[in-house]
Amino acid sequence: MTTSTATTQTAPNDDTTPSPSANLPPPSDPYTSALASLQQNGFVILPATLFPTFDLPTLRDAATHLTHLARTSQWPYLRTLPKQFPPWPSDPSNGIWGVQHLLHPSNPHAATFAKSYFDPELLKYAQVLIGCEEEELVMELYNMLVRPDAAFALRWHRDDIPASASAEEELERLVKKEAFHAQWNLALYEDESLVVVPGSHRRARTEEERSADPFEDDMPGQLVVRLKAGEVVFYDNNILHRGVYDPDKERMTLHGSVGSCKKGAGKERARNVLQHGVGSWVGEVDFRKWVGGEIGERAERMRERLVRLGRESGEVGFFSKDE
Ligand SMILES: O=C(O)CCC(=O)C(=O)O
Repeated sequence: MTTSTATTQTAPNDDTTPSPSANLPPPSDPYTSALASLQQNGFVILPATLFPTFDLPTLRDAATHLTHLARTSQWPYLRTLPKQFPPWPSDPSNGIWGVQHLLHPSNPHAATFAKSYFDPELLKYAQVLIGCEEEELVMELYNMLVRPDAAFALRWHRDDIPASASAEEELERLVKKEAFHAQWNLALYEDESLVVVPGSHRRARTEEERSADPFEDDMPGQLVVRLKAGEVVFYDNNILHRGVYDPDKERMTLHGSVGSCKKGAGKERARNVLQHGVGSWVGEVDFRKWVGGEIGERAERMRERLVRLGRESGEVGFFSKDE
């Protein structure tokens, strides 16, 4: 099994000797390198040093307490075993593998999570990876993936293209180059749960992939994404991927996405986001209470764009209601 990494180069070039190539454009910045990596491989791992404002001890305390509330029926927004896709019930008695709605107004730790979700550096990466203006970013989802209470794995999937899609249907969706959202995992503890097939975000499944067992443990070319605490992986949510979880290893990984309302976005993201139920509470939040200054103002503008998306989309349904 191959393991990560497709990281972005961030070290500055400190060679000051003029060279014949001095009139060439400067080497690409870390944002553009991240974009190139995402486009080529379908994912990119960003080192923790890029995000000095993430307060890992505070985030871990908040995550630990909220997970405790979730496992003990005191937090109803869950991902429960053995269900892979939303909607999930609120009953944790079969075990959980995720905690939903970190920014919900009734979360006692929402302010801590909001500071990481609206982190300007994280959003700058998201903006470049989507290819939109700052004022086109739309708040989407912020959830947490946690150690399941029993052995559990997700089947191979693309988040927004069903396994029943023909090769032509897959290709039609995947060759559309333009991005309308960015999705990431921020690991609060070392995490090696996400498994991807690099490059599969740009092509239809091969015959082998198509006929493989949905829980195949050794898919050709698969790669385990290994994250150290504080690292972020951005990935194309239509890369062929799965989650393989170890019930004995602590996992607290913040799982976020932001969208864009740039031209052409339409309802592209509506179902993906609203099927998680965020529309029922997003109208009640005022991020300025939790995040100060311009970051809070910007968060509010991103929230308002999500409210508008909900208003304009109407009933969106679910990706795979019964799985
Ligand atoms: O556990 C992970 O990191 C992957 C989660 C995933 O594939 C999903 O939520 O669709």
